[in-house]
Amino acid sequence: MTVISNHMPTAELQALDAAHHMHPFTTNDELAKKGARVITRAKGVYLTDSEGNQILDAMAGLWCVNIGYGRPEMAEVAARQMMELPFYNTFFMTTHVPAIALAQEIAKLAPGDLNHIFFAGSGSEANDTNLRMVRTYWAEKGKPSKSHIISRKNGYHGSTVGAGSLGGMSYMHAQGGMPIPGIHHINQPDWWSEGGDMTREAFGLARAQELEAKILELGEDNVAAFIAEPIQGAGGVIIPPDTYWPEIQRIIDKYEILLIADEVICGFGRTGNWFGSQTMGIRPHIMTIAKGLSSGYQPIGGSIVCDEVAEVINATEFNHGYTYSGHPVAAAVALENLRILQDEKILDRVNNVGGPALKAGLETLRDHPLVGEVNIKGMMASLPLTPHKESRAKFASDAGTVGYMCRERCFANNLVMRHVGDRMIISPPLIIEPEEIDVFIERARKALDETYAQLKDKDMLKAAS
Ligand code: PXG
Repeated sequence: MTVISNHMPTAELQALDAAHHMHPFTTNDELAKKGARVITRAKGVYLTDSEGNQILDAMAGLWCVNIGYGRPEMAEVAARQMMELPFYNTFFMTTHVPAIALAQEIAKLAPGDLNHIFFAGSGSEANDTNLRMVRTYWAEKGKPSKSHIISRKNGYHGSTVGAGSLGGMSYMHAQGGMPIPGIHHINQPDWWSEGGDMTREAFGLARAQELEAKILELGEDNVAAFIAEPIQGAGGVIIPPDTYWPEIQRIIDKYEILLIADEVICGFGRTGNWFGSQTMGIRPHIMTIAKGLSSGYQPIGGSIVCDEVAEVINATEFNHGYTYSGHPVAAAVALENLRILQDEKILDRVNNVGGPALKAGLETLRDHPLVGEVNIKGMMASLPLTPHKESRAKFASDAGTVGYMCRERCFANNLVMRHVGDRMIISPPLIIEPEEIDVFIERARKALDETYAQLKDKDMLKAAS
């Protein structure tokens, strides 16, 4: 077998990558011409690439490396578990200690009566579980017509057929026959982009009331559930107006439908609480988890299910599950991650150190001519870019052109700050130190300045008419 290692020249690794590796959400032909950036190692909040650059990762990988990179305890737990029991399934009347222990720990951390965990390998799989679970729940209760699910435009729930259908990404729906029938998308609470002349509060209320209108349109007897992220992540870190979630909760309480909170990004400390539902004051029946559950050290996800739903599902055979549901190595690693989050009081640090420092740092960027506003909750933030702040104008260029330019300038300055459309997105490891936040802000300002200069040069500071 050819040995491919970190020590090979970058160009050689890139050529091999282009020859055989199909990247997700990528035009692979374009990437092949450019060459993928090869990440070779990581420690704390810094990535190292094959050219020796030290890149500050303000995205925590893909919103997931909450405890930071390179924790030896995580590797030790994985090695120990692999020696003891590398795999066994949880089908056919069997179980194992890592799955038992992790389920118990998650139930302890989850609010209210969210006491039962169905494991999956990822957030997408967990949302596929949720889709089937809520329909099965209503069917078992003698109400099989309650099968329609309401979700939101620009929500993200994953990339499998079920999860991608629940999501509201039109560019995903354009490929491969999605959404599947029975899923309905209402508008998102994105005041910055869609609020027009309304106040934030009035807009938040109006967007929440679309849920009630949709339930009435479909008929309460036909609706199984509403699914949403407490704060939209992949959609652009959209923090809803304060009026939004209380109104949604009022509607959920009024009608007989289930609330699924997709906590894949918001969960495990990202917003300053264990779950974004706590931060936003909502009471879901089911929560989707993944990412921060293991800080990305192992692929694992799941659904946290309330007593009432679990009681109905547990009374029947739910014909659903994955080979890797509750995988022992992934579960042991996730458990160690939860130990670290608790023992090192990382949520307290988000609330008292890292979060305030990140907010203060981002506030210093508010005066930048491109930065429209600063949105932040805990350690999840976005900076919408605009040619004209007062009117919240969009650029005349295609949506995402300016955001992409800024992301490229970030990369050139050894910073990972992603873009969604023309918004810059920030979601660093939760353990980031104030001095590292200073480095982040310095690099971000430089990237913004360079983007501004480029836009000026190309006469692209124009607003869309
Ligand atoms: N729900 C939410 C809220 C997510 O953010 C998923 C479900 C799916 O999880 P898996 O583990 O199946 O990927 C996600 C994933 C991006 C990006 O570009 C975000 C995600 C995945 C890939 C890219 O921001 N979130």
